[in-house]
This record gives sequence, C-alpha cells and structure tokens, in this order.
Amino acid sequence: MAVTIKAEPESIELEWPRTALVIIDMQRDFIEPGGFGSSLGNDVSKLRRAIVPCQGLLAAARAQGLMVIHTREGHRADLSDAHPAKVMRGHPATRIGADGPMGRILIRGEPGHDIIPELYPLAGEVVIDKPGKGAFYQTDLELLLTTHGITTLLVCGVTTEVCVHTTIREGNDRGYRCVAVSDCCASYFDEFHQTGLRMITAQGGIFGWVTDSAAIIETITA
Ligand code: C5J
Repeated sequence: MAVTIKAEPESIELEWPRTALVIIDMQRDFIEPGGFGSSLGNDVSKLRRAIVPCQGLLAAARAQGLMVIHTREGHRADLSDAHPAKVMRGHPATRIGADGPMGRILIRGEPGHDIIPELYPLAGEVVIDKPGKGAFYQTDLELLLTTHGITTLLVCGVTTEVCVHTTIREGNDRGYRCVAVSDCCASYFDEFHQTGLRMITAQGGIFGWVTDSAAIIETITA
C-alpha cells in the first residue's frame, strides 16, 4: 500500500517494503571530541542535534520493518584503500590514519570509527563500510538495494553537505528516489546544512526531496 509523505518541493508517495532508511556516518570520529571532526577544528557538538531525531526515526523504521542501513566512513589499517589525494591534506597529525584519542583516525576497528552508542545497529541490520564520501562508491550498497527491491531512500546522518549530499547525488544518478530527512542530518556549519538542503529541493527537486522525521513518523504510525 502506498503512503504519501509531506516533503519539499512536493509530497512523495512511497511503499514501505520498497523504502530503506540510510543513516550516514553517525560515527564517534565525527560526533565525539577527539575524533576526525574535532581534529579538523570543527565544533563537533553541532552534530549532536541530529541524534535524538535519528533515534525516533530509527525506532519507527524498525517498528515498521523497514530495511535499515548504517554506513561508516573509514579505511583499512594499511590505508591501501585510501587515495593519497584524500589522505595527504592538512597537518600530518590530523590526517586519516594519524593517532588520536580514539585510536587511529577513520581506521576500521578503531574506537573512533564505530557508530555512536545512541544509534548502534541491531544484529541483522546492514552496515556499509565505505572508503569514500558517498555510500555507493566501492561498496555493495546498490546490489543490496536491488536484491531487496528498494526504490526509495530516506537519508539521515552527517554531514549534510558532504557524505549525506554525496550519497543522495549518487543514489539519484542510479535511479533511487532520495529523501533527505532534515532534522536527522547535521553539519558543523549551519549555513551549509541549510543550503545543502535547499540545493536538493531547488529546481523542482533537482536531485531529491527533503522532509522531516515528524512527517515520516506520523505516516508510519497513522
Ligand atoms: C566528512 C562525512 N565530512 N561523513 N565525512 O568528511 O560527511
């Protein structure tokens, strides 16, 4: 059965069995002090505003039986899956692979690479380890979506203008209807969050839709 979600630039009709919740990079390295985000000089507390809305949406999605996908940005310990162009920027002490208070920055298996406890995946939920900003690049995400018959992605996480945006753009180009959930996304820069969302809905929804968690939850519980 199709349901209609209020969204910008216009409402979107979707079917829950063909819809996945994608939570991008809610990792300690981006959200907690001492990780990659703070090593770059960002105020990581700005990302915390997405946690409670994400928890509410995640609970509703689990109750509705939606496919839930978590992603983590990070690399192998030997950095053989990291382009030098990505690694070799900024001060050596703050680069990917450098030692930090939560282990080596953005390295798989290190404490900082893990998802924050508030949004920890349940057994059986998909966790995509991605070496890039987008969740489709060099991962099996597209294959999993195809085998599950997914056509619509509800996209949350951090940061709005980097990994959330890149994933929505990648998904849009692959034929998925991508809906950013505004209060479940966050950025270190308020203006980038706002502008990032406006870029999605401008020009008649040039590469997606934007809604909020309340609009989705009210439809799930209706
Ligand atoms: C960044 C991300 N900002 N998850 N990653 O480097 O947005």
